[in-house]
Amino acid sequence: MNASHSLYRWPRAATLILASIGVWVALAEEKPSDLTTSFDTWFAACDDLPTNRKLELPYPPRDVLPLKTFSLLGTLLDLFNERCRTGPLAKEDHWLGRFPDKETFFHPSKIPSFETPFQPFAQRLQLPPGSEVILHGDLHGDVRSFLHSLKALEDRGYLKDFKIIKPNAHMLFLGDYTDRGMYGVEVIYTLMRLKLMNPDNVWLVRGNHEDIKMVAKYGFLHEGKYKYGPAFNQRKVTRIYSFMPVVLYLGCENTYVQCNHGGIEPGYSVKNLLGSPAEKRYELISKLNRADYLRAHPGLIDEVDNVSARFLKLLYQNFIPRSPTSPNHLGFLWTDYTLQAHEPALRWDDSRPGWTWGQLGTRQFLDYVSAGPEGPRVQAIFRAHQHNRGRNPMMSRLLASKGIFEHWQKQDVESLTDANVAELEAALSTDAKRSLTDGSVYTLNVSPDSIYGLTADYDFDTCVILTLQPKLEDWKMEILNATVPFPKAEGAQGQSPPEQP
Ligand SMILES: [Mn+2]
Repeated sequence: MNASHSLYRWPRAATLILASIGVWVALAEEKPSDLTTSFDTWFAACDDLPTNRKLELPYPPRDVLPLKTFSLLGTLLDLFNERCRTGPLAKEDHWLGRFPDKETFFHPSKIPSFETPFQPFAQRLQLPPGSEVILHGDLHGDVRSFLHSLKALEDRGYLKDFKIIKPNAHMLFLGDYTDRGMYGVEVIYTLMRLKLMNPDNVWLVRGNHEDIKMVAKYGFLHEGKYKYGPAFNQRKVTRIYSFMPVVLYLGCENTYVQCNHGGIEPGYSVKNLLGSPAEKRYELISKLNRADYLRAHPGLIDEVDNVSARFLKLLYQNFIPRSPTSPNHLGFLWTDYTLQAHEPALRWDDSRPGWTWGQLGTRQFLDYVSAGPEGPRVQAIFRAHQHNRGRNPMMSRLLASKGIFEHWQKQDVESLTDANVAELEAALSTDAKRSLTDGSVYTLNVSPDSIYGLTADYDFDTCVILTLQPKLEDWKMEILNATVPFPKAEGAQGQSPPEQP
C-alpha cells in the first residue's frame, strides 16, 4: 500500500469512528438534543417529570428538565414566526378586505398591542368531505397528558413521530397552552414540533392566556425565567400569539362550526368571509360592532335581567379593540355558555366576571353570522376555557360526558342542575361516537395533570375527532380519552403496613 492510499483511507476511518461516537452519544444521552428528536425520546423525557399535581405550583428541579437550554425552543419559535411571515398568512390573496399592515402585523419581534397595534383575525378552514379534525381543549402547561393523548393518536394510526400520517387529518388546538401548570415550555415545544412538521394540517387558535398580560400574571413568564434565566426570550415566545386566529370557522361545503377558546363575540360577523371565494381564508377584526348587533336584536335587552341590561348598554358599543382585554374583553377569548336550556339568552356573570350566553342568544348569533338555508351556515360551536376546581355543575357534566359536554341537552332538566356524575351519566350523551346537534355548543375539558384534575378527581385527557360532511346531520364526533398515569403521592409510597408480631 503506498502513502497516498493510506492518506485517503485515514479520513474514512476517522469518519467512521466519529460516526460511531455520535451514535453512542445519542444513545447514551437520551435527552432531546436537536430539532429532530423522536416522539418516543421526547415522551420518555417528559413522562417521568414530577406531576403538576405533586408540585402544587413550585417548580420542578432544573436537572430533570427535558430541554436543558432555551435555544432549541427558540429555534422552533424562529421557524414558526418565519413561516407566518412568509407562508399562507402572508399572501395578500388569502385575506378578505384589508391586508394586515406589513410593518406591524408581520414585524419580526415587536409585541402587538404594546409596540404595534393589536390586529386580531378570523380564519376559515374549508375541508373536503370525510376530512377528520382532532380537537383538544386547554393544556395549561400539562405536557404529560398532552403526550399521552398524542401517543393514543399514534396507536390509532393518526400520527407517527409528530407527523400526521392519516390522509385528510388535521389537529386543532383551542388555546390556553401555558400558565397554571409548570410545563408550558414543553407544551409549546410539542405544539411547535407538530405545527412545523404539519404546517397545513395543524392549527392553533388563541386563548385568553395567549396574551402577554396573562402569562405575566399566571405563571408562564416566571416558569421560563426560572428554567432558563435571561436566555428565556419572552419577546420571541409571546410574538407567536398574534399569528393565531382568535376564531376559526371549520367547514365542509356550506356547513361550518365555530372553533374558538371562549364564547361569542357579537361585534364580528364571519358572514362575508364564508361567502367569499375559497382562496379567502383570513379576515382582520379591525372593529367590533356590538352596537350594530344590539340594534339588529332589539329584543335581546328585554330577554335579560336588569343588571345584564345595564351592562349591555354600557359595553355594547362599536369600538376598535386595543388588546384582548381592552377597552373590554374580546368575546371569542373570554365568554361562557349556560348549561341548561331554561337559562336566560344572555346574562352578565359577576363571578367570572363576563358574559354567559344561553341557548336563545347563541341561536340568534349563529343565525346572524349565517347566510340562510342556501348559503354558508355556522351551525355549532366547539370551545374550551375550562378551569373548574372540584365538581361544580360544569365539571360534573364534563366528566359524565367523557370530556366533551353538549350544552342545553333536552334531558338536562332543571332538577339535575346539581346532580352528581352518575346521575348525569344516566341522562346525558356519553357514547364514544356521537352525532352533532344544530345550534349546540360543545365544551372540551382541561387536561388532568392540574389542580383541576386533582380536585375534580379525573385522570383522562380528551381529544375529539370530528368527521366533516356537507350536511351537519352527517358529521360524526368520536371521543378519545387517554388515561394519564399518576404516581402515588410520595408519603403514601413510603408507608408500608406494620409487620405482624
Ligand atoms: Mn381560558
